[in-house]
Amino acid sequence: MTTPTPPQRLLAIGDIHGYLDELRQLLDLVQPTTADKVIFLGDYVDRGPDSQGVLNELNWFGECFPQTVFLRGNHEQMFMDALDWREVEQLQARKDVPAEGWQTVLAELQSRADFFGLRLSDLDRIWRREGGLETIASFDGSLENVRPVQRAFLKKTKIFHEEWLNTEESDPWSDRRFLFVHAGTDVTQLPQQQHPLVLMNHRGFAEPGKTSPWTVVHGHTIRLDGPEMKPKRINLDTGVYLKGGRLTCCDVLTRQFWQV
Ligand SMILES: [Mn+2]
Repeated sequence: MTTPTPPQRLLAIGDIHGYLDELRQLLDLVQPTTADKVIFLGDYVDRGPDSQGVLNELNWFGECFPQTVFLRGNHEQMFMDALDWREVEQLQARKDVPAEGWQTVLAELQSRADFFGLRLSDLDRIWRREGGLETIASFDGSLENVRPVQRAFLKKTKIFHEEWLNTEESDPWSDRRFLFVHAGTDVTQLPQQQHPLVLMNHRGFAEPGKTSPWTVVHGHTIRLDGPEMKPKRINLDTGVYLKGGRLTCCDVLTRQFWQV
C-alpha cells in the first residue's frame, strides 16, 4: 500500500475580489511549488479593478498546478447567475428555441431567488450593486465578452473541500483534518447536508469546539485585523478592497501567513 505524501504546505488564499496585482504579488511572495497544495477560498470577482484578469490568472495557475482547489464564493455564484439569466432572456426571446432549452436553468435561478426571499429580477440587480458592475467593466463593458473557458472555470468551482491528512494512527498527521469552505459551516452537520448557499453566504456560525472533527478554513467575513486564527477555525478574508485591507495566504499546517 502506498502512503500518500502529505503536501509540503497546505496553502489557502482568501477573498481576491478582482485585485490582480495583489494576487500576483502574493504568489510571488509565497512561491508555491508542485509539492504544495493551494486552496483558493472563493470571491475572485466583483468590486476590484480586474475580475477578468484574476479569472485568467487563476485558470493559468490551475493549469500549472493541477492539484489546486478552487472554491466557489457567493460572488462567483452571483456572477454565474447573471450570465445564466442573460442567456435565458435571450433564449426566451427566440421563437425557435423550445422552452425545455431554458426551463431547467430558469428553475435553478428561481430556487436561488426563493432561498433569499427575493424576486428573480432582484438577483441580477443586487449582483450589479455588490460589485458586479466592476466585473462587467473588466469584460470591456459587456457580459457578451465572457469566454466559454472563463465560464467553464466558474462552473468547475467546488462548494467545499475536505483535506484529511491521515496516514497511520501514530502518524503526526493523524488529526489533521481540514474543511475549506467560502463562508463557513455548521460543524455539527456534514457539509454535504447543508445548503450550498448557506456554505457560500452564512455569517456567524458557532465557533467549532474542541471536539469538532475539522479545522474550518474560510473567507467571506472581513477582519481587517486578521487573519483570524482560532484553535479550530481560520478566517482569511482580510478585506483587500477596503482601505487598510490586505490579501492573505496561510499555510494551514504551520499557520505561517503572508500578506500584501
Ligand atoms: Mn468576499
